[in-house]
Amino acid sequence: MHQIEMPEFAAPDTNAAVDPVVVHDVTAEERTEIVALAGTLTGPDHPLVDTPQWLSAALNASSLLPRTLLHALRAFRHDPGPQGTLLLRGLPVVAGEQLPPTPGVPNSVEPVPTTAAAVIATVMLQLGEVIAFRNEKHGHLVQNVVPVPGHEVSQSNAGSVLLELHIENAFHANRPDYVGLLSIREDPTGDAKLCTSSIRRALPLLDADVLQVLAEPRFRTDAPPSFGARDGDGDGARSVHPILQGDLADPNVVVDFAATHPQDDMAKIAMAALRDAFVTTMSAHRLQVGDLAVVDNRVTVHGRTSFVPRYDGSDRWMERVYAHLDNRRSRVDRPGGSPVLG
Ligand SMILES: O=C(O)CCC(=O)C(=O)O
Ligand SMILES: [Fe+2]
Repeated sequence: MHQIEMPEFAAPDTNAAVDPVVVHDVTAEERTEIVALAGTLTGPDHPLVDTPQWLSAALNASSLLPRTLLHALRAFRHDPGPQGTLLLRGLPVVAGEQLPPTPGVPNSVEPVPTTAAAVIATVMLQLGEVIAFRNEKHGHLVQNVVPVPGHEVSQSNAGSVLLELHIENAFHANRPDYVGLLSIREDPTGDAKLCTSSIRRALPLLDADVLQVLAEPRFRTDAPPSFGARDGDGDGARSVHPILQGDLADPNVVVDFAATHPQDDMAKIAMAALRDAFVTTMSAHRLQVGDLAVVDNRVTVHGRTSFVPRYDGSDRWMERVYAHLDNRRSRVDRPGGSPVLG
């Protein structure tokens, strides 16, 4: 099997003045409004997050988010900008409740409707339909991104070595269109940074012959370890696919540098050039509490720098929710019309 060499990337010092990420700041007044809205979805009397009742209440609440936030989400959906990343800052993640210690168990999820779960779900419901995958984190819609003891070298969000650039669930035909990551506890070491790179900015750095190879079905992508596969141990049965798809002037990108395998030497060279271009144009985000990074999974890859977890309850903690645009497109994969792809 062809494998490309992947030197560790270092996060660039992002200069706020030139960073191409779209940023939207929530005001203190809006934060109060969002706390009140989340309050209608949280508490012991509410059904669990994954029930149709809670989801339907969250969908109704989502249209009552502050107008400027709705505007930012609609604009991002219309055009995700040069970096395909929207950074919402200043969202509430707790409202009176005490944030428990960071969980340190595999497949940790958030079935109880907390403020943070209500906030990320309502925001993502304005971008599309929230979805999950039955084989990943047991199909729960709001998932915890936390380092897990014993999983340090895993190429998944439980790991703490460098997490290679990837689109989410590249192997899946109905992968999410958007990935939302809400910071609820910062990495105490400050080393863990979410990195995003878009094909829109990488494209001008690539030669025409490289682009041509990337647009041909010369690559194969395995399911990631979060789907229960061991690293580098894919089923190998998935069909070959191009990495760049659609109009080559502004293509979609389908690649996971830990799970996509070039099928010949030219494909290997082209994939290495693509990774170099992504690393050159990367933005790094040291997410603060209340920051929600939304990545457009059609044009933007993401990854994370390495860090050293403490496993004492103080580690970095984010919540993750996927959304996609077209519930009809994925209906074939959603038995009974549930939001969980089987
Ligand atoms: O930990 C991060 O910043 C990103 C993790 C990730 O890729 C994910 O949860 O999909
Ligand atoms: Fe990811």
